[in-house]
Amino acid sequence: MKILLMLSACVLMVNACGKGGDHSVDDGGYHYTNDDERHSLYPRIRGDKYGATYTYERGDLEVYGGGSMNLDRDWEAEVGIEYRFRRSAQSPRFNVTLHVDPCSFLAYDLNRNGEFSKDELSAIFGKDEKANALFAGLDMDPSDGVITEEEFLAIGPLIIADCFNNEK
Ligand SMILES: [Ca+2]
Ligand SMILES: [Ca+2]
Repeated sequence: MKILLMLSACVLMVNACGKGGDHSVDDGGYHYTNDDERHSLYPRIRGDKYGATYTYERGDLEVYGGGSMNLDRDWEAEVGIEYRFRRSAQSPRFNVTLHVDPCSFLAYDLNRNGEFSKDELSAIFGKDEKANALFAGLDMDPSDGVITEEEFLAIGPLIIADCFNNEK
């Protein structure tokens, strides 16, 4: 199980395997760090659910995502973005945490350019069949290769389960 997850970590962290940087296994997870980025993958077994959480940290930005699957192959995804504002080591440290909900377009548009690509979705969910299906489901106009905010707002509430009863 662990080996399988480490292999998928290599796939997930496209440039992480076989290149510079440090690989380590500690703190219950697999980590890859280079000068300014840190990728971590934490395998997780909870009850009959098997899953993993993936986090990407760069400077003050932490993006995490994960999913789990139970023995009936029901799939659940989690997503979140945290911004951490750090002060120097001597100062008291304080964290400001924002958890972004899956109905919010900004949860997916990681670089804040008003649209999100398959790569941005993969950064959250990993390269996953169901993430691809979600992308295809949202992509009303496939000619531009991205999901615009307009597309997301039109289709998201129809196909993302958590958003069914959440319309504001
Ligand atoms: Ca984007
Ligand atoms: Ca589109």
